Amino acid sequence: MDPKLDPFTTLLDLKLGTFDPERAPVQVRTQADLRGFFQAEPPRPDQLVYRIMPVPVPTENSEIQCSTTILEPGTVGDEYNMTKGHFHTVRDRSEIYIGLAGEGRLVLATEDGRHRVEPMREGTVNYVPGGWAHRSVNVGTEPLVFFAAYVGDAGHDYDTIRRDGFPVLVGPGSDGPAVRDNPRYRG
Ligand code: M6P
Ligand code: ZN
Repeated sequence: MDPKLDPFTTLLDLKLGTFDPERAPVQVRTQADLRGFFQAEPPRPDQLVYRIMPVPVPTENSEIQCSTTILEPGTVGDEYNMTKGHFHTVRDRSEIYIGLAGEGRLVLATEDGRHRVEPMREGTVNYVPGGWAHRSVNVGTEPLVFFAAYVGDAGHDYDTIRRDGFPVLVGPGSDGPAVRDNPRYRG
């Protein structure tokens, strides 16, 4: 075959999640960007929630997209800071997360309403099979940092999550992080 790309290398800071050199503009998500994903109306719309550092490649299933995510600690209403969460537009596409720093939970859900909550911290390797929506939640006091790699043509379907939510929510409880049913799931 005729190679489509030239090899390249970038340096990942294993604690901070930053790339040197950066391969693409950093994507910033504020509380305002998460309106409709949190249950509560965001109290501080300009407040940073997370940044995504992409290493972009063509969006084809012959390639592997990757990125790091740096998710700040904090809460909005009864929920910890979290990513929007998404199904892959091409539903059967899978993904791998490698935890680099902080403490989190990975909430996963299927279209038929099953869910799982997996740990995230330095050294965790989370496998996200095709068909499982995924959202990361920072349950700690430091930034949650993780590296993600996924099939190039996967795409992000946010609309389903904005409409239906996840079956469970993660927020502070009386004895640490608590997972509770989402009263508005598909409501
Ligand atoms: C990980 C990957 C990315 C995703 C990011 C933030 O880095 O899964 O594809 O964009 O997390 O999550 P979301 O897109 O759901 O806001
Ligand atoms: Zn994904």
